[in-house]
Amino acid sequence: MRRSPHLPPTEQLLFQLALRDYDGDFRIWLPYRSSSMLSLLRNGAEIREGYLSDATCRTLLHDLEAYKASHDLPLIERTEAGRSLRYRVIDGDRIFDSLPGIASLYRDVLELVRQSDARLQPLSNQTASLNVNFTPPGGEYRWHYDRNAVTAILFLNTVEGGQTEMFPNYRVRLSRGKDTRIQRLCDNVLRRLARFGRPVVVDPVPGRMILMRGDRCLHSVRAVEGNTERVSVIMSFDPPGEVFHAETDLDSYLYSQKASARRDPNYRA
Ligand SMILES: O=C(O)CCC(=O)C(=O)O
Ligand SMILES: [Fe+2]
Repeated sequence: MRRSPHLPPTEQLLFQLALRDYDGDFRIWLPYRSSSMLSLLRNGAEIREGYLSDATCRTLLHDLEAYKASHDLPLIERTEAGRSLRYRVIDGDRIFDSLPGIASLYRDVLELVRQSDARLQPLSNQTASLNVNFTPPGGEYRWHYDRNAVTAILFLNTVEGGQTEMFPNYRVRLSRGKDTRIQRLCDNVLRRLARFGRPVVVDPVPGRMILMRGDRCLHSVRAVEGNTERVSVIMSFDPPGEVFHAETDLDSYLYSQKASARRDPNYRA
């Protein structure tokens, strides 16, 4: 029987149950000497410097500020143990209607990620496929895995705090689906263990882009400090035919102010 070290008996048992239908892709996470050495294919995440120029970032920011000034973007607040979700978001439906510069960026990044996996395509769920996150001072983003295979996070400005923290390739993925209760139990164990590990920490810098295997990389955003709102573009990709059952609840949690019934909306009840 496989044993995972440093776990109390209940969690040992859980791991043994989980590993019975484990799909074989978990690699032990080790600290990297330098985050600039990471590669999406080898390590499950990488950082691209200067994907966009400062001038292009300024143009996109300008369009986004104009959009924000003329549309209501409510603050979404979800209190969680450890790190909460507190942000504003423009979802994909609104972006495809009104922000052609961001939609065109998504098409360009699709070409880039297809170099690592030619099957990748935009997420079929348009609302979730492409987002702009505004994280105000005091805002942050909870620890989570994304629902999709590959995610690109592009920073448009510099702020104090607001670093993205991540543990790439840090998940035991079960073949039954990424939103099952047993998957949630496994993820919770790893999340607790992550407190003892050192995440890869990425400062927001205009034009810097993170590529990650979103559904294998535990990640979050540290609280934004100072007076400037952090702006990032989140682009999501999947191979064809992927199904994510918890979709409706997760969309409501992320994009509306409606109360959330789920214990954790990333998983089925
Ligand atoms: O803005 C970021 O750095 C990450 C946000 C994120 O993880 C998400 O929207 O899923
Ligand atoms: Fe994410």
